[in-house]
Amino acid sequence: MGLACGIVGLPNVGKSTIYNAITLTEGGDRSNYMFSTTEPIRGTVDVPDPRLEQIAKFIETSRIVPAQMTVVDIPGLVSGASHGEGMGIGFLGAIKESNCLLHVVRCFESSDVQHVSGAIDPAADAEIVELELAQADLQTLDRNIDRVAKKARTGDKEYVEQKVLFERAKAHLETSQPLRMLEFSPRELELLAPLFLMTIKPVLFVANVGDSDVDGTSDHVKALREYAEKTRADVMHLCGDLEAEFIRMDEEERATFMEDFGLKESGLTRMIHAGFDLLGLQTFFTAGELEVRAWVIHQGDTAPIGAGAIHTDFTKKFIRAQVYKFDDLVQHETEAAIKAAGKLRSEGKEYVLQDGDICHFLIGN
Ligand SMILES: Nc1nc2c(ncn2[C@@H]2O[C@H](COP(=O)(O)OP(=O)(O)OP(=O)(O)O)[C@@H](O)[C@H]2O)c(=O)[nH]1
Ligand SMILES: [Mg+2]
Repeated sequence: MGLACGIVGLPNVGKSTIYNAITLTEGGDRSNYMFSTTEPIRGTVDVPDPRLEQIAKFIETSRIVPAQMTVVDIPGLVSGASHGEGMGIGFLGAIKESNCLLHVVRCFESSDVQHVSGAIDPAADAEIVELELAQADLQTLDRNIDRVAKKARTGDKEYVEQKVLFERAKAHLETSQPLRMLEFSPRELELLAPLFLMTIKPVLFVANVGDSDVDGTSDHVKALREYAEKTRADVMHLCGDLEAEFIRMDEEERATFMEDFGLKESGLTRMIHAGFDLLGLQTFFTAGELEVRAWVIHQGDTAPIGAGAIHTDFTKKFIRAQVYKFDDLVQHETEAAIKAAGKLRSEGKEYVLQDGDICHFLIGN
């Protein structure tokens, strides 16, 4: 399953810094002047999961393959971008192709780094970006309302349905609120999907805090948290500067450094977990001689859908799955012992996969 996160936000808030920390590269153009990123930059990231290494301790294998996700560093958005201000919105395609948005909001104080509107105001800053995305969505909706209106006038049911839906979405956006706050039925979501609306996407606000607020207790973070709650988004905090330091360190150095700052997990790990929660994702594993591998699926997906993550054909040709839990492997150490303990289950088409399941699929011809 393709998982793509677009990093959006005002200019100079630390998007490229966070992109570099996530992708373990220096690929994002990071600088203390605004609009240093001029084009979307894409990177592929391994989804960190310590369970993979542990599985490989018990099941001899040639390689470990983590799940992957795409991260896109997107140029800063400013007020008026939808009318050509700043970098304009020529790069919105990069936002449209993302499954979720990491919306970085500056919560760190620094006189060296210019703020686009002079002072840090997390809720207002978040809103500026969201309003620009809403403007662009409005333009998209207007175009599509025009497109379907003529056919709707002839009484064509499907077009009438689309017109009513698009107009409802438009009316909501005109109240300056993102579309993710509206409830849509699965059918409505299907009709809206080809429009690639941006404010309908799940958002994880990332409060980029200074190194004096690694716990995220400042008023800035509080303000952003309130804004996120009000607009049905999730929120987390991390310190972009520290995360950028981590990637240059070896493991031992990083552990000491993190301990000094009282950090248990890197912001990157927390961010990926938060992203999984936001998108309702979970991981299952396949494990054998060839590879130990993580697969990302939605919570609630059945075994045939999980098999389809490996190869689309497998959904149809699924016969059954042999399943045990990661914890069973840790406890019993071998598949034979798991079987002897009666914990190796044979599951059919209706089985709903659980996070941490280790599966062998039996696939027909
Ligand atoms: N003090 C402090 N500075 C930070 C932090 N994160 C980023 N910065 C600095 O802020 C400046 C802007 O960072 P970038 O990552 O280039 O910001 P950006 O959002 O990608 O900017 P544009 O691409 O221009 O929109 C750089 O000088 C960073 O070093 C942080 O957590 N604390
Ligand atoms: Mg940048």
